[in-house]
Amino acid sequence: MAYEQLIVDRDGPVATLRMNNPDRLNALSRTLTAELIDALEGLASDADVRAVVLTGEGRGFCAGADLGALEAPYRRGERPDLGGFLRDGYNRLIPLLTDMPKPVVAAINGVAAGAGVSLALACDFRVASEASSFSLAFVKIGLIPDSGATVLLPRTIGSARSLQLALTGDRIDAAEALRIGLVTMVVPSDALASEATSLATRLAALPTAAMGMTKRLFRETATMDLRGALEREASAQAEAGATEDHLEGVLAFLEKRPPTFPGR
Ligand code: T3D
Repeated sequence: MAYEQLIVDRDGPVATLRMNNPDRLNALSRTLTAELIDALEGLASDADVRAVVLTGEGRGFCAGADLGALEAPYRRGERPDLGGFLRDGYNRLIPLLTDMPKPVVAAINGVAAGAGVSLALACDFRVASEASSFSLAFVKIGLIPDSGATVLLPRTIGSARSLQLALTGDRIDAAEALRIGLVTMVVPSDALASEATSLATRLAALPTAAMGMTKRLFRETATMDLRGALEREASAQAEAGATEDHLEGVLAFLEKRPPTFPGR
């Protein structure tokens, strides 16, 4: 399907989503948000897709909410309901990334601000170019961190650093993002696409069902005690043990050959 502000590419089992609103650093317009939701819903249920890459066109990854959309109502003296906007938009978008039953790699090509940082945090891997930077810009316009940032950021880098970034809105560069664990790796700008694709291709050849279950377990057990988590692991392991991937993994090990996982 052709979109206005989103490009979807397929290369075998890897799907790449490129946010394409570069003049506004891929700010999340309503159009882009709706298109991301539509594309991610499709990829979640497409068994031929076994890994997803999310990146941006131009010099931005994503500058967060499209503030241009607020200009007309604010100048008219209207105050749109931002809570309703979140519920209809980002609150549907973010779980599609976190709950995607296959790995999602953010290829962060440039600046990520506001909900753009949240988008990156909702992905499983964050591969950043040397040109990337990060700002929890919400506070600079009198807003609170949204799109899951209040949960996903402390879970990723700890609450003290999260609060520092959230309260100041300070912009940090790729090296600092790597140092504090906000991104998984930093690569030269001209190597970003190939590094992210090669990671996604490697992930796409691994046991997809087990990876989907692993993601789900990490989400669910985050709020459980040990005994509850042990029980969730046992029932998930029963599911994993029934997959073709598991059978292939064990047989390949016993036959001393590399496994070929069918992804189910
Ligand atoms: O409102 C709601 O819907 C509630 C939800 C809120 C969630 C949020 O994400 S709140 C946070 C929103 N985002 C921001 O506040 C970030 C705003 N942008 C910036 O602070 C800076 O642009 C950056 C730090 C991201 C990058 O700075 P720089 O100097 O590299 O680029 P620039 O020159 O500021 O921006 C380039 C163009 O993109 C510029 O347009 P122009 O002048 O060339 O025509 C700029 O206006 C545009 N742009 C950047 N960010 C946004 C944007 N346009 C609309 N919305 C944006 N968020």
